[in-house]
Amino acid sequence: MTQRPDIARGGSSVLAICGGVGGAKLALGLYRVLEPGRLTVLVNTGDDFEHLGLHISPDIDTVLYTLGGLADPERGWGRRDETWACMEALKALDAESWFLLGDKDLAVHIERTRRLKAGETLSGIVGGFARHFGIAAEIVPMSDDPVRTLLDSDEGELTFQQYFVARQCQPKVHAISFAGAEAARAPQAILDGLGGAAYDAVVLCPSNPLLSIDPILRIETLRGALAATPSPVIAVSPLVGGQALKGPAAKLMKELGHAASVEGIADHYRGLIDGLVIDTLDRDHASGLRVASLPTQTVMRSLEDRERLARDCIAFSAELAERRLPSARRAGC
Ligand code: FO1
Repeated sequence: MTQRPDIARGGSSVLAICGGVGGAKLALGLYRVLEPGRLTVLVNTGDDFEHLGLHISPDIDTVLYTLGGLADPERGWGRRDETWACMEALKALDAESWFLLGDKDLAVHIERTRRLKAGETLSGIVGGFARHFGIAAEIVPMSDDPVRTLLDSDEGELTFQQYFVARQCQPKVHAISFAGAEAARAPQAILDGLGGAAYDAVVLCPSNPLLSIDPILRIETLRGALAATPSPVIAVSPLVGGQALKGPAAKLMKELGHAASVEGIADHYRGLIDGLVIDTLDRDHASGLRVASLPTQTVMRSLEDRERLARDCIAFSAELAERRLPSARRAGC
């Protein structure tokens, strides 16, 4: 895709909205191609849970570790060069060990829990961690209020991590709910940024739409601000050829009556997005999407893939802004 010189230099401001591993890959690409301080990442906290007496925020930590260069490159979650002494000691005690917590990772959970108990906000704590890790981007939890993703399955109600880690996404899901979303307050700076057209692009990263992006969109004020923002809003499809590269996105979409395809993704985000980035494999589907689309390589194996997709997203958003598509979206919803 052709790029304007200011975009090539990284002179845009971008809001990335994401969950864990898949979304964090694109967030890293954006972080690397933008000038320092130009990226804000709004992160899902629906996966947060209390475990072994600690407050765990898996998606926040994945984004912190990824942007801080601390993430384990194979798993995508947890820390590189991790040791597991505490986990081994827990197993020897027959304590709960289904959720793997490395020693360095544990330090983050212990300190976050201590500060929460002392009355600090999650956003304040995450901002402090980001500074400690030398990250020149804003990493913002979707809310300081608790929201918990719950899955109604053929094994009964499961919390997110029971479904995702303990049951490996195997139970059939009938419905997903987000306890606390109605009362949760959105970060004011994000609402102000969306309302004031502070972002040259808002990017819904290729995270699971039903599990990782929907908890964020369920906060009414955030959804409203996204739908109304004058900034271009795009999504990157997490499905390629009807399959998720990793995780249960396609399985869940089918179980919950959505088409597991780029058309299903476009329908899911309709009224919120001005454009959808799809993989070149899906380019023949572009005409049926009823939204502007950019076919490109969306599979991110290398660092270069992440940066190239990030540049494509920024350039596509600039093109949509020039065509004034954001106002068409507002008129249509
Ligand atoms: N995912 C797993 O599949 N198994 C684990 O034992 C596990 C532990 C874990 C610990 C800390 C952390 O930040 C993430 C962890 N994850 C683990 C990933 C996490 O469950 C998911 O990636 C997200 O919640 C979904 O985005």
